Order: sequence, then C-alpha cells, then structure tokens
Amino acid sequence: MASIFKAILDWLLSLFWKEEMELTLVGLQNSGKTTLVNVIASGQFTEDMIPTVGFNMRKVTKGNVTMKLWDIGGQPRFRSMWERYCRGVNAIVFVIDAADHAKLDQARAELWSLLEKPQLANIPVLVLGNKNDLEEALTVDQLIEAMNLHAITSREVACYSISAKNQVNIDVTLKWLIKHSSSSSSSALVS
Ligand SMILES: Nc1nc2c(ncn2[C@@H]2O[C@H](COP(=O)(O)OP(=O)(O)OP(=O)(O)O)[C@@H](O)[C@H]2O)c(=O)[nH]1
Ligand SMILES: [Mg+2]
Repeated sequence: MASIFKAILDWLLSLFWKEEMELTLVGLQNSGKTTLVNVIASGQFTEDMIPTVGFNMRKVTKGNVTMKLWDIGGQPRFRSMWERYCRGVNAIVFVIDAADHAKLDQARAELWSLLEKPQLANIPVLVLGNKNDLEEALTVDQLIEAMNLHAITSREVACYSISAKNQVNIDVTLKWLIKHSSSSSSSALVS
C-alpha cells in the first residue's frame, strides 16, 4: 500500500517538477563517448562500438530530468561540427582517453580551440578522463594538469576520472550534469 502511495506521489511530483537539458559530448575519436552514452542510457557496457559517423542523438530520462545527448564523431573530419552542436547546450562534456598518452596534446589543443569559440562562452564544461580501468590512465590531477584546466577562469569547469567500462564515477558525472540542468548553479573546479 505504501509503495502504491509513493508511486502516485512520485508521479504527481514529476508532473510539477520536470526538467529538460541538452548536452553535447565531444572529444577525440576512440575516447569512449558513444560507450558512455550507452552506459548512461542502458546501464550496460557494450564492447564493440563502431566509430560514430557524424552524430547520434539519444534522449534519456533520469528521475525528473530528461537529457538530450548529442554524441558527435571525434575523427578529424567531424571536428568542425563540434562547435555547432555545442551552441546553446546546458553543458559540454569533453571525453578523453586518459590512457592514450600519445593523444593528450591533441586533446588539449582541441579542447582549448573549442573553448575559444565566442558562441560557446560561459557554457559549463565537464572534462572526463575515461578508461581509468587501464593501468596507464592518468589520475584526475594529472589530467587537470595535462589539459591546463586551472587556466580556465571564465566558465565553470569540472574534471572526473571515470570508466565507462566498469561504471566508475558515472554517478558523480550524472549528478554534476543534472545539477547543470538549470543555469543557476555555481561551483569551482572539482578534482
Ligand atoms: N578499457 C576501456 N575501454 C573503453 C572504455 N570506454 C570505451 N572503451 C572502448 O574504447 C573504444 C572506443 O569507444 P567509443 O565509445 O566508440 O569511442 P568514441 O569516442 O565514441 O569514438 P568516435 O565515435 O570515433 O568519436 C571501444 O573499443 C570501447 O569499448 C573504458 O572505460 N575502458
Ligand atoms: Mg562514437
């Protein structure tokens, strides 16, 4: 009986308290963007991902928040699209393969080039160092250093070390994202 009551209450609350947010995932190819979207949507890791051609859009509902997730291909030929898909979103999620040391410089250059676009000024950025299940993955502090995140002062930025594969820190990632479904929040760099 109590559970029926709670279900009705939840349903009533959801009628009055519904939020929608739009997020864009960018980052170099093979960093794990599509894998992460799948994990968020289904709670399951899917091993054999094919590189994204162009973009995918997924709508996911978590509690009372509906997230529209734009997952953009990371290969060089798709990077000119990144800015367009980042315009007007609640947050930009920049995914990095934290274990691929050879691509870190390129990841930093692409991140900074994106953040310099005037149209994207002030949009909060969440930098995710993915694949922390791999031994060679950078720690969150190393990633903050490598991406020079402390130099970002004009917008909100946070950085987490995650594993889409082992579902590590997906909860804090979602929490941060949902917090940014309204533009009223403010917080400093999280490490
Ligand atoms: N070890 C490990 N592998 C991962 C993780 N997340 C993704 N991968 C693997 O990394 C590869 C690339 O994943 P994708 O999700 O296709 O990467 P993407 O960023 O969408 O790539 P593009 O669509 O080309 O931009 C796949 O083989 C995934 O299984 C992780 O947390 N740990
Ligand atoms: Mg992809």
